[in-house]
Amino acid sequence: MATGPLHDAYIGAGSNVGRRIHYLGLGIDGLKQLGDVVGVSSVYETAPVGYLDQGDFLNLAVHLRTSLSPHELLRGLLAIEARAGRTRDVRFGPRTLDLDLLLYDDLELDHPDLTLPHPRMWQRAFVMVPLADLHPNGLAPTGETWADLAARLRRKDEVHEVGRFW
Ligand code: PH2
Ligand code: MG
Ligand code: MG
Repeated sequence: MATGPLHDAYIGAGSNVGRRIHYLGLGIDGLKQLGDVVGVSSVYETAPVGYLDQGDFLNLAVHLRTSLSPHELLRGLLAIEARAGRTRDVRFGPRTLDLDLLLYDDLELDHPDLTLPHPRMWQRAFVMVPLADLHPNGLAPTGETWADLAARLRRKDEVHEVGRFW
């Protein structure tokens, strides 16, 4: 599907309602329609962060190579979430499928619908541990590698590897 220049996007996926692994699978299948899925992290079971009165999540991260613009990609992610029965009730609350655009090349963007890099990603073990699987030597704004940052965040948040899609 390559038309135009290709961009490296990283997407964080999470589910904590119903058959969580099924919804993550729907997410990966949907992403394949938006570009080339060139990497999928391990799957991690993670304690909820932010809004605590909800079930544990399964989280993973995907490296997607795409010719879509950031906003086209965002629209695509929202459409996949909607197909997975996602409703938006409680902010940070339970969801069948959450697909967050974390990084798009080195782009820094501050738009009402989309902030890049994702503003909370560097504080969250449930984001950084999967992301570090894909590209351990990536550099965080702290100067740490993604792998070092993930290891540090992991000491405060509960994140357990439960398996892989392939
Ligand atoms: N997503 C949130 C809020 N809290 N906690 C975990 N463990 N995993 C998530 O994906 C998550 C969360 C908002 O999107
Ligand atoms: Mg999210
Ligand atoms: Mg989201």
